[in-house]
Amino acid sequence: MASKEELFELLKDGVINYKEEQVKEAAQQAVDEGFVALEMIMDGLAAGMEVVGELYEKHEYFVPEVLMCADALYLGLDILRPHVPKSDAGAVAQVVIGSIQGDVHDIGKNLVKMMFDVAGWEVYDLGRDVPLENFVEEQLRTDAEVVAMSAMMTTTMLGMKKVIKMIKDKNPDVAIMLGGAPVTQDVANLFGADGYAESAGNAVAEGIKMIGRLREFEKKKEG
Ligand code: B12
Repeated sequence: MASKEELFELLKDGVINYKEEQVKEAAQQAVDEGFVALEMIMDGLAAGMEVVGELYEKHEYFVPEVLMCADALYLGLDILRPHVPKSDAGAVAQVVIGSIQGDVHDIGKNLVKMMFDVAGWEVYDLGRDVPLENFVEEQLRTDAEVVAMSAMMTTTMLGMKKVIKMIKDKNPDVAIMLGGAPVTQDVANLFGADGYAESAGNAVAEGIKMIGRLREFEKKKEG
């Protein structure tokens, strides 16, 4: 029987060195032994992907390696994801999510999506490289309280500012949350967003805070 720490390491190492079999076996073992699936995802798979990011930045890894690492991560996620218990609080709120136009990075966005999903939110995932106006259209179609956008590049990040303006012009009561590696709290403020979270782990809490602030504001308007 492997310990929790050993399984974290096997998952992390499996993602970094794109050892698909190792990731699948470790994920299955974690499930069989009843370890907390979400911890395995965050401290094993996602932690491995963070190291992959560093290797890519040091030019030790290039696009093909990174894609193989992502494949290994997704294989592990397929096994672990169904074992993350869903909150039974019912549909807490609705969120439209996507990676902004020009940006094909979606690993982080998919983790954030999963967090909303297990927290019982209704999630409308637009995918990646999402045309700016699609965020506006999907929000209007679904009447979601929250729109969450991910950008991983400084260039694509600018599109988020446009979407915020487009959405707020049509519907000022929507709470907009930003995230992704180049985004900071300052950027989010500058762009006029209502929220920011630096990782998937605190995205849901931030979403709930945003909705809380929004409802307070509406009450004040009414009163
Ligand atoms: C994986 C990767 C790829 C993969 C993407 C696969 C996929 N399906 O996602 C591939 C190989 C396709 C790729 C391609 C490119 N990439 Co790339 N890529 C990366 C890499 C190595 C890791 C990103 C990642 O997945 N991290 C792991 C996840 C778990 O972390 P994360 O994404 O940061 O997400 C977390 C938080 O940011 C947050 N979060 C993310 N989104 C959101 C959203 C919300 C609402 C919230 C609240 C939170 C949140 O929560 C997440 C989980 O905790 C980064 C390097 C890095 N260090 O980030 C470069 C990087 C992002 N890529 C980069 C570049 C330049 C490219 C290319 C243009 C390269 C090229 N010349 O071909 C292309 C084209 C991309 C395009 N048009 O979109 C640059 C961007 C530079 C910049 N600042 O503008 C980076 C930073 C590398 C670098 N230093 O040069 N890439």
